[in-house]
Amino acid sequence: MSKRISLTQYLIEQQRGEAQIPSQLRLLIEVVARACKSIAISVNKGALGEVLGTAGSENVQGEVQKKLDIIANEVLIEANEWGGHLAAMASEEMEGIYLVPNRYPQGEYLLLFDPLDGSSNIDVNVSIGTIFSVLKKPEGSGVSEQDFLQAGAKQVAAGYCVYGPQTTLVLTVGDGVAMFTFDREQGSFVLTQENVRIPEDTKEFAINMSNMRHWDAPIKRYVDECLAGTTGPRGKDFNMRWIASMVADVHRILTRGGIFMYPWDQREPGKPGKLRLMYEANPMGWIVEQAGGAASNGHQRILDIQPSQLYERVSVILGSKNEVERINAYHAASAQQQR
Ligand code: P6P
Repeated sequence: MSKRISLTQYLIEQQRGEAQIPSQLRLLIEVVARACKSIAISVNKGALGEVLGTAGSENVQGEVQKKLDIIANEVLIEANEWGGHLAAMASEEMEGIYLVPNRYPQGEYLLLFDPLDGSSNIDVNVSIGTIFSVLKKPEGSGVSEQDFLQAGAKQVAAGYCVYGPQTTLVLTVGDGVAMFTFDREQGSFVLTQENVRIPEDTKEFAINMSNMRHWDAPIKRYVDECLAGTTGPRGKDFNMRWIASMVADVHRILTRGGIFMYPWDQREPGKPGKLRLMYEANPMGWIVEQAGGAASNGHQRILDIQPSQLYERVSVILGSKNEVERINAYHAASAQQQR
């Protein structure tokens, strides 16, 4: 087996190579990776670390915060605020943006993150993860929430760390997708896969089936056809998975293909979906696209959506390209019928 390289060596080679990532961006990614190692250690302690259960508070979304949500958020803030590579941060667990304190140098990047996605799975020992997205701060003095409102196509780096049987960091800087496994003996992330590719076809779909009666017609049609199997219009049997942890579901799709759907539904018709555009759909959408997949809201490419507010929600359909395109076609046909 050829000698494995560390995340640091990979990033330095990316800095020198095609991706030409600036040194400040390389530093940012390394700092986020170091924070993910700390989060992994806290997550892995479980009951031994007094980190399970709720924190007795709600986040800005009105969702009950788990102790680990707050711990992960604090780890990311404290790791990133002093390095001089950031102007501000935004998190699922904080209201509004977090400006880098004046006592630290200001950088040119904006970091957005869901510090611990899937936290309903923490207490039942199911994989969870950290999702992050990096944007460049627009020219000009100061920084405001408006500076964060950039389409996902403007991202300069995106990644996630899944805390599962392995702790794995998945990263793109626009030159494909690489995976790094945390080597606890060395204390470093080691490159274990690069040029990740998602098969364009699949036999596996991921959706929360308990919401079926609330789905819009195109999603209902797609899932019904999957369930009809070999005797139905798809002519093949499908498998279903739903981990209820986006990071884990997306990681499976990056590893063996599949389609992930969290669509708009009639439970809260005023909301376009459950998942967040800025720090869930955009980073995951870019990673999936960089691996040859597709990411859409049923009507347009996720990365083309121009956000109007920081915590904007979106309908998410992502994974194997041909399946996403099929669902998009079903939405277009449904819209045509309604004209
Ligand atoms: P449901 C986790 O809370 C999350 O934000 C995603 O990670 C996950 O895909 C989804 O919500 C699960 O939602 O409604 O199935 O519990």
